[in-house]
Amino acid sequence: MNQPILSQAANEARGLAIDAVHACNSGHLGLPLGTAEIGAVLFSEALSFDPTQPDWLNRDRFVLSAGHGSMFLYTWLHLSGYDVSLQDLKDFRKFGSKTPGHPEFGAMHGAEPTPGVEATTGPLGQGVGNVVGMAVSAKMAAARYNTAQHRIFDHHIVALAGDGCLQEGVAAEASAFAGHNGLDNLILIYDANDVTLDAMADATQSEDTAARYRAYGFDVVTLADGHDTVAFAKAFAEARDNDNGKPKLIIAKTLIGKGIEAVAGTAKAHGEGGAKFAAEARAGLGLPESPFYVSDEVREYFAALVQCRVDKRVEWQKLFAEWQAANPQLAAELDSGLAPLDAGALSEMVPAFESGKAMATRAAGEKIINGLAQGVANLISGSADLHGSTKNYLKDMGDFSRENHAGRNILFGIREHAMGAIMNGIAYHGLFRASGATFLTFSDYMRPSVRLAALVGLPVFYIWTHDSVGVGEDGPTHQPVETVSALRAIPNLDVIRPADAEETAAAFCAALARKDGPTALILTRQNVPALDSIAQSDRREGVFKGGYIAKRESAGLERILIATGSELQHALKAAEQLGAGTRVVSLPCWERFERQSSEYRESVLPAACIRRVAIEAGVSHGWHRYVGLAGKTVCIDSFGLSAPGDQVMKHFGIDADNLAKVAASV
Ligand SMILES: Cc1ncc(C[n+]2csc(CCOP(=O)(O)OP(=O)(O)O)c2C)c(N)n1
Repeated sequence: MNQPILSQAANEARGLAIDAVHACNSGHLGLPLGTAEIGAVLFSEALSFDPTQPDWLNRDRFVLSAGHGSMFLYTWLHLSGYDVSLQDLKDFRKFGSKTPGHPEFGAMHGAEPTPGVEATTGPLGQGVGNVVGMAVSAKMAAARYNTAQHRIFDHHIVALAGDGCLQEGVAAEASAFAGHNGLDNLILIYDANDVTLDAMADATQSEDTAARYRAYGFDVVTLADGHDTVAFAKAFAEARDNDNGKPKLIIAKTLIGKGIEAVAGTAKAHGEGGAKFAAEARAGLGLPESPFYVSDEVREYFAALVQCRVDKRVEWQKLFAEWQAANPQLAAELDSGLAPLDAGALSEMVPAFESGKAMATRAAGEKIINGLAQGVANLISGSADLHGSTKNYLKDMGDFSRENHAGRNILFGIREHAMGAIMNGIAYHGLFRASGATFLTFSDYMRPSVRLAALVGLPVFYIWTHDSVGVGEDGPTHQPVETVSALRAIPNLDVIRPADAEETAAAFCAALARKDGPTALILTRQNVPALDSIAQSDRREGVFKGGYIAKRESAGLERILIATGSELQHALKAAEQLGAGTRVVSLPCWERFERQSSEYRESVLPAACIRRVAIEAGVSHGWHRYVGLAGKTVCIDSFGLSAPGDQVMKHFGIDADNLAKVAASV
């Protein structure tokens, strides 16, 4: 190891962070300064990656879970040769820059993506969940694709997390899952600087983190001096090379804000405040007065590493080509996993459901996902200890466990939030299509991860069953009323509430084919009738479009009934009572419907017809978008109650008779 150059690089990285934060007068300085030596080791000899090919399949993944310290990541991406220029560092936090306030994965709002950023982080703790998901995916890839002759997947997943990340519950859930499942390809680096935002960390924490992580099943090592490059490099190499079935935690004691004496070691090191000491700090670090300085020696050192990295990747590509030639079937499977899917083609893989047969949409889901999993090899399906109820268990496809990392069912345990963050990690990793399930009412427990999936545009899908007061006897705690409406408020989340088995088939296919964002499948516990009066193809195609005419008026159009999910049956019945001028629209997915042409939307919901009623067993919030001010809703604007589901529905007027009565009054 070239220790002097790494120390010099660490100090120059400090200078870059100070200058960038100083230039925009915002951002967090403490972490980039406190972990500069860790960065120097990681981005020189520790991590395996090729900056000229940032999406190399077998690269190590590094996630800055403590996303507020984003200048740490940008600086090291710049120094190690990624396409992140000095100008990009100067543009820190500016409109459209590659260096936004927190690391952002992929292209946001048309800005260029930042190469080397593996996950969007900032909400503390999420990154820890994400790396556990990446470690799941990497283990699964190794188990499914490595052969005795060719070890094509052997990369590691590394995260840098602070006190904040480890205080968050999602990190605890995810870490327990990682330990239980033997994810020894995971290395968590804990920047233990004893400081959080408001105060010294001892104001809010006194647990023994090493003991806690040992109890989770991690190997834990504590470095008394996290600025010692040799000690950190050694600890990292030992963690990386030890395939002992245990994830690793490296606790590095560091000094937050190191380099700016006025704030180092205190919560004041956090914000941009320290940047006002830029000139003194630069002098103290032995840097010249000119800002954004990088010495020739540091540039040359990292430039020389790039060639080694390219050679290593090219070497791997040879191995990969040999593997492809020797294992054409596996290679085709891996390829197909990376290829986009088509909803229509998927739909053909799901046979028509028997007509006349009532069935819960969750039960239809069980048949559908098992059918799709036969044809889509990279589809995996998890549940938060509710596979028996959410009905998304993949039969004969094994459980993911420390003994079987190829298993396609993930038993998340009662850890909904981690499930969401882990699913995101699997999606970031890019090889498998993750679905995860729980009761709809508990989707709130995973909402921060769902929001991030939507923000980033990750193709995951949620199977959320027990979708309304139809749950019945479990009572109001288990009866989601505001949940569907609240989910619709998340931009870029498709929320599909199908009405029967056929609509459910299309909903799964739409979710699986979606490439640019997550989909929520909202399914019933109770049986719903097969809506055979609507052609099977209309039900499937209609879901792809988000909304469609389920029953066309047979006389001049007088009114429109709009329904989703289990209430579509009531709308169809009410239409019979209301007479020939009534149209019924099934609107299982608002978001997909809004993506249709204005002509199509007008053909389904003609603006001229203002006599409209919407029925949905949930809050009315949002429905006036479709029924207008003249329209009415048959909804539930209170919490539910404990009784058999059909009685609860009747109590709230969620039936055809009440709908017909309300519709007659508009
Ligand atoms: C979920 C979440 N809550 C709150 C914040 C706001 N926040 C940003 S940094 C921070 C303190 C983090 O402390 P620590 O992880 O120790 O980071 P360090 O002090 O070492 O920079 C807080 C509360 C956040 N980003 N995410």
